[in-house]
Amino acid sequence: MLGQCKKKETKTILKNSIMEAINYYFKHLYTILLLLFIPIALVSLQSCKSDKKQENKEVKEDNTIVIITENMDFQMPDTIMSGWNTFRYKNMSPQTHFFLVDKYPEGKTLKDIDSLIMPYFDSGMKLINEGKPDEGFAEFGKLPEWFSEVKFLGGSGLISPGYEGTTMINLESGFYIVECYVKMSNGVFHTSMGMVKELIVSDIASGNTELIADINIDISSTEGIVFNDSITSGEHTFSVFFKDQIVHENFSGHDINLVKLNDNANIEVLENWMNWVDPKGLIEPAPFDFTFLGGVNNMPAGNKGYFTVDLQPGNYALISEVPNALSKNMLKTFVVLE
Ligand SMILES: [Cu+2]
Repeated sequence: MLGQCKKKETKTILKNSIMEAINYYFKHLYTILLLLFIPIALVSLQSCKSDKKQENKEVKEDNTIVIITENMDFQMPDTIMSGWNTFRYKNMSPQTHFFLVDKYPEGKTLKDIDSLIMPYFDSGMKLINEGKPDEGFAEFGKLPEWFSEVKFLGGSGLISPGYEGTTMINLESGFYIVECYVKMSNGVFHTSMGMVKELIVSDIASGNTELIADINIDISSTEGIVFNDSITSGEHTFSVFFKDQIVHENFSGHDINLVKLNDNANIEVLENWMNWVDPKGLIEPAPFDFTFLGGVNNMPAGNKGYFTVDLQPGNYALISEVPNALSKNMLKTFVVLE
């Protein structure tokens, strides 16, 4: 009996102990979770910190300014440092684009461009597309006088959808506009669709030094594009020196665009497309059989820009965005060997 009683007592004690343990556990669940959570949180925080540190380090190390286009936009910083800057332009949109940096006369802003510049380009292009070139060009004549003072200071060449281009240019401090004036399939400029952005270049110098090029291109209105076309595959840095600059028949200056040619590429199609005043020129969709890989956009005489590209073996062209590029020696084809 005593034994049975003792057994019962032991059972009760055991039951109570379990209950106490459960109560204790629930009572201190919060503390236990907290104790478990703190080290995990600390580890996560540490890893976040080191990721961020890594990210900052990367940006600082190569000082690259990233520009992304997803939908008729320029996603990029509002302010950059002056001097030499490398721009990595990622075209993540279905259209072909470039970026061009314009210096407007003192005091002119995006508002002036929207109200005094773009309306005439839009109405002029509309008339040209309707087969009324004379009326169209007359619209461009209505542009304010100060428009002739706008300076074009470089940027990338054309870049095909899904590609990215790396361009280095030198900018003094000041107020700039970044634009792309490729046309949508309905003939409307990308500039009028939102591809125009204000950019401030600060007094603080980037401290970047010029790249060292392994392929040097000279471009001028008299000699066209001059370069050594013995090029093997792999990464290359091209320098582009503007020996002179003029206003061509399409009111644009000459520039450099690198294009990869497919096997059946008809070079005449490319040449005709590179003229925005032609209703079929610089319009979406860009001609098939050509992949645009960037370059250096137009700059004043005496300026130099750089672009870096990893070349696969194949057929390529360097072309300026001007009418009749071939006869101006501004369309040069070349072969990249293994
Ligand atoms: Cu564009």
